[in-house]
Amino acid sequence: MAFKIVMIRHGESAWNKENRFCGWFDADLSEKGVEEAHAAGKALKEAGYQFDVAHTSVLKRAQITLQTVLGELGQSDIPINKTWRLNERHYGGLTGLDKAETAAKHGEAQVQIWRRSFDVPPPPLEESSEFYKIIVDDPRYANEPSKDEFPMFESLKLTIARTLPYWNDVIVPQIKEGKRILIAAHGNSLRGIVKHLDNMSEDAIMGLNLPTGIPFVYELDENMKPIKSMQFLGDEETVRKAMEAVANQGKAK
Ligand code: DG2
Repeated sequence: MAFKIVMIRHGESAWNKENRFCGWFDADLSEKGVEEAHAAGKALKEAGYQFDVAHTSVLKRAQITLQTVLGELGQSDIPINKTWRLNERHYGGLTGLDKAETAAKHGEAQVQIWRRSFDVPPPPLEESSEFYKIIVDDPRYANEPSKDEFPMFESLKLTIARTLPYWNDVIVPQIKEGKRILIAAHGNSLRGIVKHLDNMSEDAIMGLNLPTGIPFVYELDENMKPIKSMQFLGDEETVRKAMEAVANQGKAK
């Protein structure tokens, strides 16, 4: 028995475009990001995909991507689960900073560690930050995460620690029931799921950059082991260039 699951990183956000660390800041999609979401929906439609249930984060760049994709599929009415556990990793004190300027200031090697190391977290979001209240007092977090769980920064390791319980407890049972599932989330929350599925080493996951707005498919066996790992619905060259562009966001100009 094989199960297929489709995932997509949201289309380009306004802050991806401006090359700013975004994390839990609730950036809009850019115009290009909206176009990417439409194109993703069309590609899924052309490939014959339909879904029974969708999962997304509580951030609008992922939710709008999801709604746009479902609109293209004529499936706007399927159940959508929204959870902070699929949020982007919390970029802490880097939130709002320009990635290239940060590389010029702290060095590209340090920015690479902050962006891609497995367990080195960014500096914490300080109360003095203009983004502190916007994020911490956001009513969407009134019920969860709890005060104790509420992060002020997250490494990929910490991101995985809060994303995987949702994968294991909510998504896996639905996959096993035969539900056709679409997940619209973020570069690093999805890298966490991919690392888990492909059993990637901490080193190997450092090299993976997910492009915006291009759906990818996993085919899993009944033990949730990939029969076919990450397959993008896009031509290889486009995907390669998009991944390279994401990697280059951390370079000084
Ligand atoms: C980006 C990822 O997250 O940044 O928070 O800046 O997927 O929500 O656009 P997303 C952010 P990098 O880890 O690629 O720098």
